[in-house]
Amino acid sequence: MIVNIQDMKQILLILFFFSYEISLFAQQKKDSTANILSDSLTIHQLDEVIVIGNPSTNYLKENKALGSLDSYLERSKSINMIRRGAYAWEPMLNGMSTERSILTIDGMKIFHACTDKMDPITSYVENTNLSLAKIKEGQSGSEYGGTIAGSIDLIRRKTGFKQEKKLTGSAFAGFESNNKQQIYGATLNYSSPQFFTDIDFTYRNAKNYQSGYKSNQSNTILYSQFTKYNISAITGFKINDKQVIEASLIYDKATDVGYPALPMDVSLARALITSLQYTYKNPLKNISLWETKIYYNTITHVMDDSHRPIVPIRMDMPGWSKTHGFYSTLAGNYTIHSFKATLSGYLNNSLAEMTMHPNNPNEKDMFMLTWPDINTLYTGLNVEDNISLNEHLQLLIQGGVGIHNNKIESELGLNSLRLFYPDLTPQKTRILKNISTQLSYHHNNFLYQLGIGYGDRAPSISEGYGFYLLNVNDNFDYIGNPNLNNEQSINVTFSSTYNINKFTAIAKINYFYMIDYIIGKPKNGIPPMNITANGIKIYEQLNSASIINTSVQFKYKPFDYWTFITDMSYRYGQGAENTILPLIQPFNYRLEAKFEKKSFFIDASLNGSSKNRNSIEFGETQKSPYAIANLALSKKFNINNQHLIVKTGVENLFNTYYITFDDWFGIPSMGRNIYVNLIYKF
Ligand SMILES: [Cu+2]
Repeated sequence: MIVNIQDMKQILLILFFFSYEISLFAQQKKDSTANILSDSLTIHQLDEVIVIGNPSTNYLKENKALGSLDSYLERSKSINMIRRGAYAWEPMLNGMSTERSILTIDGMKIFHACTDKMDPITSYVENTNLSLAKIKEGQSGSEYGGTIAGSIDLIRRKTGFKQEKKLTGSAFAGFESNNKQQIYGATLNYSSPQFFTDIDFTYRNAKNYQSGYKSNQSNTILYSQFTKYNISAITGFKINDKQVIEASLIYDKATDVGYPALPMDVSLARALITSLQYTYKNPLKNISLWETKIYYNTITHVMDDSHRPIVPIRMDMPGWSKTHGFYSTLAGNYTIHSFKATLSGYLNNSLAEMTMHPNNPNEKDMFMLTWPDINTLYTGLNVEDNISLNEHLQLLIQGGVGIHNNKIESELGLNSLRLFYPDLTPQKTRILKNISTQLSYHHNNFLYQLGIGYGDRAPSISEGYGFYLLNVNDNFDYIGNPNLNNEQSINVTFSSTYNINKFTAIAKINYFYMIDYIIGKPKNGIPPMNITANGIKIYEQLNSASIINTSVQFKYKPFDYWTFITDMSYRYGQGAENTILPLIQPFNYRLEAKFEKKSFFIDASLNGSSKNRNSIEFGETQKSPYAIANLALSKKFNINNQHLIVKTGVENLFNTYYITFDDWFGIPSMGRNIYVNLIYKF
C-alpha cells in the first residue's frame, strides 16, 4: 500500500481526534448505568441503514421529505454520488463505482441499460416506493452475487397486515426555486388482518439548474432539466397464519432528461420492475423463515442528441436490459447459532446499439453494437452463521460460491469483438467465491467490530464486452476485454462505537487490497470511433490497487431538544504502475445542529471538502476546497386525525460556486436553492 506522508498525517489526525474525544468522556462512562448497545446487536452488525423519508413515514425529522432518493443515499459516509447533471446520480460505495458493488431492490437484481452510466438502478425508483436502504460493507454484501465494495439493498415500503382495518393516505406537493422543480404525488395505504395494499404516485418536473455565483460566468447549467413519473403498488395476502403472498410492481418513466456533463441527453428511460414473493413463517422447528421471490424487470434507455446545437456527428444510442431472477432464503436459530442460507439466480440480457448519421448526406450511416446482445446467467449459494459466543462476543461467518456465465448472442457483436480478439469464443464461464468473518465485542459503552473478507467479481458487460464506449472525462473510447480474470479483493474493516446517554462516537476504517484490478489503459495505433476522442483505452488489469476509507462521527445531546452532530470522512486510492485511482473522495466534513420538539424541527448544517487528489490519467482536474451552509425548518399542524406538514429550507445559503470531486466533467454543483414541501396526511 502506498500512502504519501501528507495523506497519512490526515488519517492520523482523524484517529487522534477520535481517541481524544473518548478520554474526554471516559469519566461520564462510569456514571452511566444503561447499556444502550446491548439491545442493538443484530445479525449484521456492520450494516448501515438509511431511513428514506417519504410522506407516509417519519417525515417530520427529515429536512426535505420530497428530496430525491440520491440525496438520501448521499448522507451515508460510505457513499458518494457521481453527478452527471441534476438527475440519476451514480452511487459509489467505499470509493468504488457501481461495477464493484451489488445494487438490489428487495433482493432483486436489476441492470442498467445505458453504456454511459446515465441510469443507475437507483434512478428507477422514488422515495415513496421505499422505506430503507441497507448498506453492507465488502464481502458481507455477497448475498446476491460477487462484490468487491459491498451492497446496497433498497427495501420496499409497505404497511403490512394490521389488526384493524384501516385506510390511510397522503397528498403532497413541493417546489424548489433553483431549478423550478415541481413535485406532486399521493400515497394510499390499506391494511387489514388478511390483506394490505400500498399504492403511490410521484411526478417531478425540473428546468435547468443554476450554479452558485461566479463573476463573468453564466450560472445556468444548460441541459440539466428532467421529467419523471413513478407509480408503484405492493399488495400482500395472508393464506393462513404462517403463509403470505406478496406482489409488487414499480413503473418508472423519465423523459427529456438533460446530462450537462455528457455530450448527449436522454429522451426516454423506462423501467418496469415486478415481483411475486412467498413467505412461510416457522415452517419447521429451528427454521423461523422461508422466503422465496421470483422477479422480472425490463429497462429501456434511449439517448438523444437532438437538443445539442453542435455535435461532430449525430448518433442514436438506445439500450435495453431485461432480467429474470429468483432467490430463496432460509433463516433459523439453533442453540447459539443464528443462520441464514440464500440461493439466488438471474438471467440478464443486455443490448445496446449505436448508429452514426454523418453530416454529409452522401456518406452511409454506421451501425454497431456497443453491448453485443449479452446473456449473463448466474446461480449462487450464500450461507452465514452468527454465533453468540458469550454476552460480549459475537462471531459472524459467511461464505458463498456462484457460477457466472456470459454468452454473446449476436453474430455481428461477436465478429466485431474478434477484430480485437481473433480467438474469441461466444461463451465464458467463471466461478465466483467469497468468504468473510466479523467479530464483535461489546462491553459497557463500547462496541468494537473487526471484519476480514476475501471475494471476487466478474467483469461488467462494459468491461468485458463494451465496444467503443466514450468516456468524456478522459475523452477516450473504451473497448471491453473478454479475457479479463476475475477481480479479487481482500478487505479488512474495523469500527469502534462509544455510547452513553448523551454522547455517541463512531470511528470506522476499512482497507481494500485488490488483485487484478480492472481499469482502462491507452492502446496506441488504433483510431477511436468518436471523431473527437483522444484515442482508445482497453480494459486491463493492474496487479494490485488499494483503497482506504475512514470516517468518524460524534453525536452529542447536551440538552433536551438539541442535537449536535459532527462527521468527517476521507478516502485514499492508489493502484500499481503509478495509477492514481479516479473519483476518490478527499477529506469531507459536516457540522450540524438540530432542534426538535414534538411538532417543530430546525436544522442548520455546514458541509465542506478539502481539495481532491485528482487522477490526471483519467481526466480529473483538481477542485478547490469549499464549504456550504444549509438551513431547514419543519412544522406539523394537527387537525383532528389529519396532519399538515410544512417544510421549508435553503440549501447553499450563500450561493457558493463549487465543484465537488464527483461532479463529472467538472460541471458546477447547484447554487442557492429554496424549497417548500407540503404534505397532507390522513
Ligand atoms: Cu445513456
